[in-house]
Amino acid sequence: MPKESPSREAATLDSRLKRLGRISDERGVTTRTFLSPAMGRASALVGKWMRKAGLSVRQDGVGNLIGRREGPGTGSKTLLLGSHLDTVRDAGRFDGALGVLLPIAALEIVGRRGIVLPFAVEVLGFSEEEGVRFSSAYLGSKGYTGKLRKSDLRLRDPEGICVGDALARHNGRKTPLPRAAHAPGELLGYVEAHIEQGPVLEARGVAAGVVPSIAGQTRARITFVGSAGHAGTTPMRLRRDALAGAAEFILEVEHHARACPPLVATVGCIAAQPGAANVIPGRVEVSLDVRHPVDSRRRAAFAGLQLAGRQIARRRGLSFSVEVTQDNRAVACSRELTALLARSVRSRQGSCPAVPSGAGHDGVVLSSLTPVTMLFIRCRKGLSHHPDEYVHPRDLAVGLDILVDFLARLASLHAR
Ligand code: HGY
Ligand code: MN
Ligand code: MN
Repeated sequence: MPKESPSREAATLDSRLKRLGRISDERGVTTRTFLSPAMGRASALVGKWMRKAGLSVRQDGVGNLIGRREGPGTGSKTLLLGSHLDTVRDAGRFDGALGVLLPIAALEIVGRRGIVLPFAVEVLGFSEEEGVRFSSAYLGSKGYTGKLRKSDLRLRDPEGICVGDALARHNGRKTPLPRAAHAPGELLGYVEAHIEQGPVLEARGVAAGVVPSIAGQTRARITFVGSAGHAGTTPMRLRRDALAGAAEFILEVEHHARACPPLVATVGCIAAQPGAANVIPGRVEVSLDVRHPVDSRRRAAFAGLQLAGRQIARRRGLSFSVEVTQDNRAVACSRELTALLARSVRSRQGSCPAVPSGAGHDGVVLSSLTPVTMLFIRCRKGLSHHPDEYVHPRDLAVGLDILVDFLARLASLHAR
């Protein structure tokens, strides 16, 4: 842990993260989901901080918050910085939020120090990265990069509302699929600061690192259908219990992933109908999240789990269906931008670990538009997607110093 006390700017950043973390759709926990009332309040608060940093602020048709400072000339290229403002349920206050608030604070320091940036900058607060409401991640950055498809608009949330209708309600009218906010040639790249959400930086005793690659991920909605029945009068041998079938599948998912590291596979959600203690469940829907650094291994694992589910269902007289709601390839970060960022990290803390990301990030989607680089910041015990997620203010100060140094280096590269 760095010894010096956190800077004033880091203390301000920390208090802003606390304040943003209290904006939630659910009392007593931090939960902000796509286009929710809390996301509206969060965007209003972060937009205020963006304006204070001298950025002009707008929201696009997918709910992304965009703070922009023009470059010196009309032909200036733009550097994108940002992350997501939505959260998982009962989340911590750093996942996503850090990557939006840190660049805002860094730009305030750049302004105060009179560092001239010979390019425009945009700070992005994406409206949906976690995929909580519609079981499909990156709807915000897909909208920003023009990658949103008609099939995305048809995705439905647990209330049966589709993305298209949610967007029409948000915008007050139906809008066409958004085009990319920028042409690739207009951009210098995308920089995302994010908590590591893993144990490596803490184990190495440093505050920051860079990210060579971001793992791919497949998400699906899996449905088992049997027949509901009376829990008291239906003999066990005559049952087609959808929940027992799903339970056998869930254990098979765990068993399969344990047998093939570094594969990870998770069933995070389960919904059993009709959901009464004295009724045999007739229909069960579970989520499936499968990840691996190598795309071919991830896809093979997903196919293997589908086959296992089908066999379990057949043995139990259940029907089995799979809806793939997301399939993202693994992404390599930009060597050039990451080498420059690593110089800033080394100049601040001596060494610079390269930490592949098992978590997905908006950089996966932005990589289709422009080179991406990521700055990882240490989080306590690597804990994330949990209310005890924590970054020490001294590590916030290190992250701030690194990003300011990176901007200054990039400025001198492009000043020539
Ligand atoms: O699920 C993830 O990897 C990220 O936190 N959205
Ligand atoms: Mn997350
Ligand atoms: Mn995140």
